[in-house]
Amino acid sequence: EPAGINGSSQPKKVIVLGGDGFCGWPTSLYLSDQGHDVVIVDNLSRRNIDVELGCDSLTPIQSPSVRKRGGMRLSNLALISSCDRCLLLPSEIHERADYYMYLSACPGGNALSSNLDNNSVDAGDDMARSFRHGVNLSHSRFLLRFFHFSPTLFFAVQVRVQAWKEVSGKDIKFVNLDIAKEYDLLVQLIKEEKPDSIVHFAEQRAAPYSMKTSKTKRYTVDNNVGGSNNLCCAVIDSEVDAHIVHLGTMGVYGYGTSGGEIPEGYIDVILPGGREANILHPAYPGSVYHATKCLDALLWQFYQKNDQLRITDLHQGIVWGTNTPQTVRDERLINRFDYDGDYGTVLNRFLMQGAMGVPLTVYGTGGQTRAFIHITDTARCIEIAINNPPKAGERVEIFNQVAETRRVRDVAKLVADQTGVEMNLLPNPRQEAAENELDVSNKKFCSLGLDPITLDEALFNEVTEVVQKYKHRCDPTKILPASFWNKKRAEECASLD
Ligand code: NAD
Ligand code: USQ
Repeated sequence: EPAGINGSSQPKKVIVLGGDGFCGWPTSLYLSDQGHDVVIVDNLSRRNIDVELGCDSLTPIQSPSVRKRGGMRLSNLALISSCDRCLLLPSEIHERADYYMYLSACPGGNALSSNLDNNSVDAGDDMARSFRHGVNLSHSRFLLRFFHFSPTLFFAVQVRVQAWKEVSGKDIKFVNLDIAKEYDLLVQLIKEEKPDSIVHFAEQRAAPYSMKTSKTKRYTVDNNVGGSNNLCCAVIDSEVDAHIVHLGTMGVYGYGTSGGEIPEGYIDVILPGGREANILHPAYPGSVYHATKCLDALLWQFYQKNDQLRITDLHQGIVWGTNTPQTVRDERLINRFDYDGDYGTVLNRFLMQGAMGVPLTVYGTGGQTRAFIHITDTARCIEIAINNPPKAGERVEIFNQVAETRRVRDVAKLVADQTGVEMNLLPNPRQEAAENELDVSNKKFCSLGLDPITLDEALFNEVTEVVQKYKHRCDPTKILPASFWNKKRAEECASLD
């Protein structure tokens, strides 16, 4: 009997790759709340992309517990250690530093503690644990790593994890690791933690960002496909029989291109010669990002067949909402809320624009039909998936992780009616069908106990309250689209500037 949402399955050890992100953070808290033992892995690249784009989450996810003195730039941080080999920074940086961080022992030692200015932060144990996987690193690599990922960001994550411990009494471990680049550390982590399940959110997930420049196209492919391939190899090399649960996307199917209801992953076909077969639904990506999810799907299929890995691929629709019953328990647990033209997804953008009183940015005719799911259901679906792994030797399990489908202009109308703002039909920065139908099966999750949350005014109000509270943090210059699918689209949109 499969275990549903409240199934009786035993608590599991779960590694959540990408657990600092929009979906990963609330999912980690939900799994921890349900009694699972959670280890978050994240390289904080999403927070670094915010810095690169000059954007920030509308919600204040980054506030570390340390007192800020007039705003800190990364270069204004000096690192001082009792260990001579760590004193690598030029003295002029020390002199200009706003913040000083003292490492009272080497990375491999037990008592790594930090001290910022006079404002002591007792992050000792957590930091030591987080860098446990760095024991084989040389000191200089340790330092580079530290600077690359920014201590501010690191503290922010520690604050989140510490806040969860305070409100729930439960531990979540945080490991700063790049799954696409730090293969040996990934294998070591899996060997040490021996997880039952590994939930894989750790990819560059914005279609517009993936289409911005050749640099972001290449980064998206390298990071996403490299990370997924590393994960399969690492599970094999570690000899741990972990169930991989990957977050895929509805976009692998194209949107309604096959006509009729989109099944869950596989379709029946008649091959040339008349033989019947049930094969992966043809891939029809609409961006470089969506293409990486199609490439991922082939990797899952191959490693399942070749190495009998147990894999579930969740083809998720557009996630909306921000908070969940877990993240509202403390301000420090707040989830991120992206509103900018690259990372903000359509419904959250419209809700933010409605609350700000600016016209809704409907691309083209708004005739695009897409699938939607609330963030609370994302977390529930992940638990259902980890409670219902495929058996060894079974083909990749595929679920459509969606609650409903809606047309973009209908979603815009709901928000416009509620807020009184107008719809602004903008030239579409994307290369996509102007109008499409979309009918998606979600029978598997429903049969396992999911009662999906659908678009609803009360939930709109909840998001609107969050937006109202933090709208002073919004940079209005980041609202219009900033990535274009090709030169023609860029030219058509030039009038937007
Ligand atoms: P996000 O960018 O907020 O979170 C992804 C996290 O992964 C970030 O914290 C990032 O720092 C981390 N990460 C990226 N590359 C990494 C690497 N190489 N090593 C370690 N960590 C890395 O994105 P999200 O909205 O939470 O999406 C999570 C997953 O769900 C993605 O795979 C995305 O494709 C999928 N998904 C998201 C949506 C949505 O609407 N947000 C919808 C469908 C599917
Ligand atoms: N759109 C607008 N106005 C906006 C923003 C978007 O009209 O201001 C339109 C887009 O043109 C598109 C649709 O709304 O037709 C959806 O755009 P989106 O940015 O909300 O979603 P998308 O780019 O498809 O990507 C998001 C997530 C991605 C996930 C995907 C699921 O960022 O990680 O994989 O949703 S799905 O769309 O089902 O493939």
